Amino acid sequence: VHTRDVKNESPELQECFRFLNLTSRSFSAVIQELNHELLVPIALFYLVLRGLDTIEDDMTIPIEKKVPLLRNFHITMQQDGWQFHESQEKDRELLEKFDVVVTELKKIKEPYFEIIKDMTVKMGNGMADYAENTEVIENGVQTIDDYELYCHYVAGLVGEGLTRLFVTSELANPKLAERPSLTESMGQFLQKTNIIRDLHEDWEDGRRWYPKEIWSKHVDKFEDLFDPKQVTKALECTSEMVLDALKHAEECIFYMAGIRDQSVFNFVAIPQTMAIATLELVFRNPAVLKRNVKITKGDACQIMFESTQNLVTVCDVFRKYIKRIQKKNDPRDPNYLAISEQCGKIEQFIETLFPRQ
Ligand code: PS7
Ligand code: MN
Ligand code: MN
Ligand code: MN
Ligand code: MN
Ligand code: MN
Repeated sequence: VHTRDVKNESPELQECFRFLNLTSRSFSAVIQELNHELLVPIALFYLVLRGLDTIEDDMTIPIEKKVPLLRNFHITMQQDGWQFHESQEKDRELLEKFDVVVTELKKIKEPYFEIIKDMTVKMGNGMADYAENTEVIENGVQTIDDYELYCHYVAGLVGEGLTRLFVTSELANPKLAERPSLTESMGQFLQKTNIIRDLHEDWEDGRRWYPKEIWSKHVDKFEDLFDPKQVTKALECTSEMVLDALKHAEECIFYMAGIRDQSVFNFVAIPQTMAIATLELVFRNPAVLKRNVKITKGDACQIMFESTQNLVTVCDVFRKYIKRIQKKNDPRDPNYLAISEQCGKIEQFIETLFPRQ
């Protein structure tokens, strides 16, 4: 049941929805079923950030050009007719016709626009800092703190912007806005999962997001993660990355308890359950070191169904994948005990929320 009102949409807005379908595999459907009040603002928020990310990801744009594009994106997104024709990325068509996004952004309610602009300023500058840093230091992200700051810029801020939109439109408990660490966890959990899964693809593109503080405990050089002779070490490294992501799970579940509107609940829950399923898929999976792995269509359908009921069914999904992680956990892995404990903590947390007789 889509809440779009196509007959009353301008040609520019229809074009925006075409871009949304082109650029997002996972978000397009859930955005289009959002409560009418937030449907267009969140679709445009998505396209603005997708535009920014397309510039960030494009390794054919020289750094001295990329940095000002990122830092000034909140200005260009307000310039009538703005288009960008120098990207080689898959989603370049969005930037080539970005003027339709500019046009539609001017029509949304001002408080919504201000939230989107504020997040764009902060994300663009954060991405630029990391693009410059990667340029200077060949080794990329060093500490776990660096890694979390990057995830804050590209996902924690999305969570903050979305939460402000939900609270402003009264579709979420206003108390959520006073719990920034819950919101941050929602973004960190998604972004860290994405980074763990995209290890090989990102490396091929010249990007490395795994922090040295973690990988250096397992291999001497980052490239060694892809050396077939060191698979065991590489898997132990990804285990530690999964453990680090799992520390956000409880706060994510707590956040979802604060959502009042069913369409917003579905919108926030589906990516989270997809993420826990993806973490289980990548955990101790050597394929991650060779290519991009994806959960099957069948699993994705099942997860979508269970994520659009209520928090109890969402917790069932979390429990199911936590159990599978426990099963795959290997006593020879240096993080065996820590992983086992963290899984136990998540199960215990769910049990306390929803005791089963
Ligand atoms: C505004 C819906 C719900 C409180 C484009 C949603 C890349 C993982 O790196 O293409 O290309 O492989 O799979 C989404 C918190 C952000 C974080 C972030 C905007 C949830 C640009 C999304 C999404 C916060 C920066 C997936 C984090 O992209 O990755 C809207 C609450 C965009 C959310 C990036 C990544 C999203 C991501 P890649 P994907
Ligand atoms: Mn990116
Ligand atoms: Mn990207
Ligand atoms: Mn790319
Ligand atoms: Mn990625
Ligand atoms: Mn990707």
